[in-house]
Amino acid sequence: MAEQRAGFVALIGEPNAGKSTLLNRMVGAKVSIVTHKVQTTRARIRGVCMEGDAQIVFVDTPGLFRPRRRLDRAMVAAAWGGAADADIIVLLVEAHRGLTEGTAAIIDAMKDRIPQGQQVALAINKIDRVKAENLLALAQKMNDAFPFVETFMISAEKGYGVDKLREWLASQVPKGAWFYPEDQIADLPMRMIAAEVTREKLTLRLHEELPYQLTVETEKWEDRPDGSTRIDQVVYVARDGHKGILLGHKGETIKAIGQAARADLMEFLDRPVHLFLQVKVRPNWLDEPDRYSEMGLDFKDGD
Ligand SMILES: Nc1nc2c(ncn2[C@@H]2O[C@H](COP(=O)(O)OP(=O)(O)OP(=O)(O)O)[C@@H](O)[C@H]2O)c(=O)[nH]1
Ligand SMILES: [Mg+2]
Repeated sequence: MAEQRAGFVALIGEPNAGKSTLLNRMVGAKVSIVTHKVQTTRARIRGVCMEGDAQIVFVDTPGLFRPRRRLDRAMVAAAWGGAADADIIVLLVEAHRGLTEGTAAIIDAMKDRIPQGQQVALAINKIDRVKAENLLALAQKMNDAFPFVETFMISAEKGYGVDKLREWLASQVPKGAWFYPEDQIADLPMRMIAAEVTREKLTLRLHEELPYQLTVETEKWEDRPDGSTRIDQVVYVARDGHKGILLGHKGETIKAIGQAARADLMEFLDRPVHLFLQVKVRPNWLDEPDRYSEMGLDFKDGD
């Protein structure tokens, strides 16, 4: 048998760059939630991908932006932590937005935040949205700003250029035993994936600030003898008014959200699912250490 290789690849970039979409494509399953809104991912999410004798563990991270709230700071800290621990970093930028102020700030911060000599590759994503001739100029500009070891042009959504990126990463990860069994695709407890699925549906359905003011936790998980699974979740919101919006007229909103989440969960688990959602008002949830640990984030005192 050929020698095994294995390594961690951190996906970093501005919110909405397509990091989670790329992770899901590499893994071949929806492990990390995706929405059109910024700041969807809140914690580090690992997805495992096999390429020949190489096991590539992709680490999806929250988008990097200038944090304001405690939760934002914890998210950004998790993202930089993921980058510093990785064997290889892939910085994603959006082809149609180019070298934005936000990306320039990330490049600046990389100089302090990541160990010297750590490989950073560039992935220009969403190439399906731009003309080919604009890409070369952007690639040049990006490489003038930072010494990327390689540049890839991809569309995480359409799958363009993704095989090349995966093959290159497989050739770069160090020699060493695999970290996970060959058939494992994620390193995230099922109850957390289930909570994320519900949070995705909430984020897609609710407007403006509300998605950023709530969190979802799976409280109970019961695999029943009849082959079905019962999942009980709590949605924490900060205000009474938010609860009202979430429930909707005659509870229609929460019902629709629950149905959408349940459909995804049934597909993911490949078994019947009974999903029960409860909405609780908890004015201080954004300052409660337990809420952070449930998400896999560090809670810092005095933040
Ligand atoms: N056109 C196009 N859209 C894409 C592509 N990749 C991702 N998107 C879309 O971009 C949006 C953001 O994608 P995500 O994968 O959630 O982005 P992210 O970087 O994980 O965002 P955060 O978790 O908020 O940091 C979604 O609406 C995706 O469908 C692509 O290659 N082409
Ligand atoms: Mg994401």
